[in-house]
Amino acid sequence: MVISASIGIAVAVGEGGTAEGLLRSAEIAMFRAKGSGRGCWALHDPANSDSGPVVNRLRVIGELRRGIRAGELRLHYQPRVELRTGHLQGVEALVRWQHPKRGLLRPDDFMEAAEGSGLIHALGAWVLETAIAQAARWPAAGSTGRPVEMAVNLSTRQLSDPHLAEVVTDALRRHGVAPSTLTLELTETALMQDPDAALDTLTALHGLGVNLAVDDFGTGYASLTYLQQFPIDEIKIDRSFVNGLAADKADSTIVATCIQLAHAMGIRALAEGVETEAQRLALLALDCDQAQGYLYSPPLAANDLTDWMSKRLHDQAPT
Ligand code: G
Ligand code: G
Ligand code: MN
Repeated sequence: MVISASIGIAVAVGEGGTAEGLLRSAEIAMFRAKGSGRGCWALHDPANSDSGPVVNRLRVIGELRRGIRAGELRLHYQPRVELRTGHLQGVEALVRWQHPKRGLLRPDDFMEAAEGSGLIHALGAWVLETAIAQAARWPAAGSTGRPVEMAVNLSTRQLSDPHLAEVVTDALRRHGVAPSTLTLELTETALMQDPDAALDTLTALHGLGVNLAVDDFGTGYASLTYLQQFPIDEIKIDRSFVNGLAADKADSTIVATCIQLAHAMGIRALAEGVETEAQRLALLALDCDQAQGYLYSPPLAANDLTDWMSKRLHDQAPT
């Protein structure tokens, strides 16, 4: 085992400073040392104590810790639709943070801080719990006859949590939700961080009957060897490729290839970020299984999505 240290140094100059202030300065310097490649030291620069990305990140971490405890997290849900029939197949849960001053924040504003600080475990547990509780509520709303499937995003660090399968099983059992109703979405980057450990965790989860999806497919660097070994049920084709469908020849080829790859592996393909009717028709022609995007609906709060479901049933909309 190789142990290394990143060291942050702060100097107390004169009087009037507090112990907390000094530690905070040292921590800021430590983050800077980590940022410049780890295994080195950095001296705190008093001139840059209240701005800059490191301080901002520390502030976000502190606020997020408080926000999670104060119940400021929300889930929005975006529908996924079966392309051939237009039927609602399920939803993807997407986390939001209702910040008291900054308004409704998207994951881009706080996931990095959550992931880097370990708060991701509390956040991820809340998301799983809330999404599964909501999944248990929706079939009772009586929309399609089939349960509304629930997809939840997992981060790299959640995947390496040895208790993950336990936490998932426990939540499903408590809410009386069938494992096959749940899909866990993982990015290629998360899968490839430690493929052997991921394989063990995914095999355990898949053994429970939970579905597994590779998110943002095509943007990471998953090895096809591993993809073949992982017990995956679905590929989500990244919206950057779907965007150029029907207009850009290269994008169309990539999407077609992803769909063929999924089907050759015996799994389903979902297109993300479908915004236009032309894209929908192109995907239908390519035999893509499912679609998700603004063409159908943006991510919505649970109540609004319930309205969306009943309106859609009522209209019998063909798309
Ligand atoms: O629509 P939105 O801006 O919410 O999504 C941005 C990204 O944040 C998505 O790519 C998604 O993978 C990620 N994300 C959203 N919700 C969660 C969550 O609950 N957990 C994790 N790990 N990632 C999420
Ligand atoms: O990577 P992941 O699929 O988990 O993230 C979903 C992200 O894509 C969210 O940020 C969501 O708001 C966004 N999104 C969903 N549908 C569309 C769409 O049709 N167009 C665009 N541009 N973004 C979308
Ligand atoms: Mn996703």
